[in-house]
Amino acid sequence: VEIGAVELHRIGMPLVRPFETSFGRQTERDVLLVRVLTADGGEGWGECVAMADPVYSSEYVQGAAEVIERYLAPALLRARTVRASDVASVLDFVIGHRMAKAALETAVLDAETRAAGISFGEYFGAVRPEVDCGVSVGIAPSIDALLDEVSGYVEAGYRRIKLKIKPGWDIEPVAEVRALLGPGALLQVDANTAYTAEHIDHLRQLDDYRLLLIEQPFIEEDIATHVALARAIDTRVCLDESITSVGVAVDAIARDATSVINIKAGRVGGYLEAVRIHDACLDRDVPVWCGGMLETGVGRAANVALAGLPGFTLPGDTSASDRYFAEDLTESFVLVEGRLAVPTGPGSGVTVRTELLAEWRTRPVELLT
Ligand code: OSB
Ligand code: MG
Repeated sequence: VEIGAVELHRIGMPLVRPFETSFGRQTERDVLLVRVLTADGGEGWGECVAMADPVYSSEYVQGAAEVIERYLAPALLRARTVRASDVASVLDFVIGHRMAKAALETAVLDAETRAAGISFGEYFGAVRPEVDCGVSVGIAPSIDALLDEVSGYVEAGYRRIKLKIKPGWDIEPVAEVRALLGPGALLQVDANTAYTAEHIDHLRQLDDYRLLLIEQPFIEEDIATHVALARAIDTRVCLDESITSVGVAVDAIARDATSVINIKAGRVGGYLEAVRIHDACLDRDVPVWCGGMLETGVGRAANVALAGLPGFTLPGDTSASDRYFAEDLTESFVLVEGRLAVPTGPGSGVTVRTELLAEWRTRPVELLT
């Protein structure tokens, strides 16, 4: 597409309930959206998954907006005519900032596929019309509150429960939720780097609860400690934060640090890299699942399309709109028998409700030309 301008939109959306992880507690989603306007009147949207603060990764919303404004959008505008598959190389001169780059690439991809009349699902190679959904459950104020919350999700039809854990909130909540769900239910945990090598013996207790996997127990740079845990425990180790590219994924698999991978397009620089990670995992018989970053419908639409690829054999953190927000920025994603439908319309297949964008705006629109 020929890019005429790039717009940055910032909105605040209250979460239906606070979301607490080992790295902090969120009550609102501070969202950065990128809109690409094409020379012939087309448009495309991309959601930046960076959080308000640099506590999940080094990226954060204001920093992402700044790097896009100062470096990435000018480079893209200079390149002028690009395909989505060219965007990564145009932006490659900037080190890191993958979430910012992903938002731009996704906006270009949306514009390109809308113009071509094909959906993200078709573009990525999705093979399923709908995807199995799980739900990520935050650290709760008490075990009773946790069991209440989990019961609500089970009733809603979610096919897999993921519990956020940290030292002091791990074995007991897992035992209680396993007892509530029964032995056959899919249950997994996510530590968001809260543990160290000294906890390996402690974490081995998780083997008593037949978990699908334990996600990212140690800091992102530390592949070796994940290898040590994988040797010590029967539960599968799954990396999230550590996996920043297909190269890192292939290396972590070869070293037996991870036997399952959480794929988040934002974390790896975009959906094209996400598809490459999927392909490498499929080649190596490593199951993958689609992670989430509390996205609005804009990001969710793309995630659900990605989760339609054949290697996504485990339910993703692709929950319904109402798990996060009272009202979504696009058409709502509604859970039907524990699944979400892959959108079939051109591009992401969803439409931004511009009246809500105006209502929820927290900063003026930035127009970059
Ligand atoms: O580690 O998977 C994570 C949300 C924000 C940042 C990191 C993570 C998460 C989640 C929620 O677990 C996933 C979702 O439902 O979007
Ligand atoms: Mg995670």
